[in-house]
Amino acid sequence: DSADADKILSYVRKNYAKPNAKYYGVAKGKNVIIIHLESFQQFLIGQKINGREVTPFLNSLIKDKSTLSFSNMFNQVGQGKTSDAENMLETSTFGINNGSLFSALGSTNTFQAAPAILDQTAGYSSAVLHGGKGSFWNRTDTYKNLGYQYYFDGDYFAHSADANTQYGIKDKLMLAESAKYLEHMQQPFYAKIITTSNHDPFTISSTDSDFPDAGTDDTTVNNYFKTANYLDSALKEFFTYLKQSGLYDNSIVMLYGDHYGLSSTRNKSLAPLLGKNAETWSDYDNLQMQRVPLIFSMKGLKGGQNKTYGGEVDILPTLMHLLGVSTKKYVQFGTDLLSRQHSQVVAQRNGNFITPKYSVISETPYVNTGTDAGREATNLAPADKKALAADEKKVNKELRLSDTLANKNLLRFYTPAGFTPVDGDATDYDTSLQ
Ligand code: GP9
Ligand code: MN
Repeated sequence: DSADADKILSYVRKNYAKPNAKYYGVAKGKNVIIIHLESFQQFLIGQKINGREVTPFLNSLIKDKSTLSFSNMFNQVGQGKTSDAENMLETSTFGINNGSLFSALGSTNTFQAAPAILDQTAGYSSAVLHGGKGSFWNRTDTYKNLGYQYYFDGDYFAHSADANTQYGIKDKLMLAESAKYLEHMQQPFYAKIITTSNHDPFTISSTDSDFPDAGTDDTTVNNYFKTANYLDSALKEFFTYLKQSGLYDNSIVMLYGDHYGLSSTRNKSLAPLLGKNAETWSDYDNLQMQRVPLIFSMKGLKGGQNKTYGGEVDILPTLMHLLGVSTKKYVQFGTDLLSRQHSQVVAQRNGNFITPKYSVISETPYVNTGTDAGREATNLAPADKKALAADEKKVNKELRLSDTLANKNLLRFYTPAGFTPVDGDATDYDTSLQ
């Protein structure tokens, strides 16, 4: 075990990317409000159905001069879906190869996670807000081990049956009610709000949505645009609240999509809406659909639409550096997207990977850019061949090391100087804000 731990430590130390001085600490001391956008894919942004924008609010947010957004962010989840995205977000380590890390190991593992780190280095309080059953994905146990102080699950929200979604509460009601908890938390806080309306099978009543039907032969595809549009208007209302309450002025708001909403089997129905040919739609195209949004909004933030390639493991180091908290001593597999040393090789949980130039599927490289996008990359220049072989090695290594770290619970044996590991069994959630 100690040999494994040493290998992991030497890998993450070598992999470390130092912060970008232009961004380091620009959000120091600010509240962090994370909005987890359920099943939300990047292609929705800018998309129109019958001339109507699916996400008018996000489209305008992205154009705002104090919004920093990333358009080449890929989800990296495995079978643990939402919980895998959360795990990567909170720890910058991968989910496990098989099943959900939260479900399998969340009750027992030692973590170096955002809520604990921010509490111990910068005095942050922390909360998760989710309108559903608390124990789903083993969240009740896992969040404790991540160091969360509050867990406002479905029981905290007043709601009637018609306010429910399959996994929680309608986003507009949920976000509106989240406000009272945020207002009462000690500042600075780190709060993650998990939306649920935009979840398969994406049903929504005509009273909640007047968005046009996309008219494809797949009802799930058509519905997806409706619930995504509903989520977008819920976000608009929530931002209005943040600004009116003054909370926006001392917060950084971060939005991210957890994983695909439309599975690859549905993409052929979707293709014509994206201006693509369903006949030639391929695994290459399916992989491109794994992009999810990552958006930071903060008063005075140097904004822009950033094209850097990255994945969900890169979110935490990016956020910590914005907050002016060093990532150096923690075990993280991702790197700050804003760092000049950031690696743009983006692993998928199954070993496929994406770089700015190539998408590698079952070890076959495809060309990303230009008119021949998706063409199998034959006759690679020797330098490219060599680079791809190195990329593949990196991907396999980081996935393998992350698996070992998780499966052997190795963070038990490595405590960074000044960090106190969380003992979830010995703590209870703070219930003072009921
Ligand atoms: C929603 C969730 C559903 O937060 O619990 O999980 P998913 O099916 O998206 O993994
Ligand atoms: Mn999800």
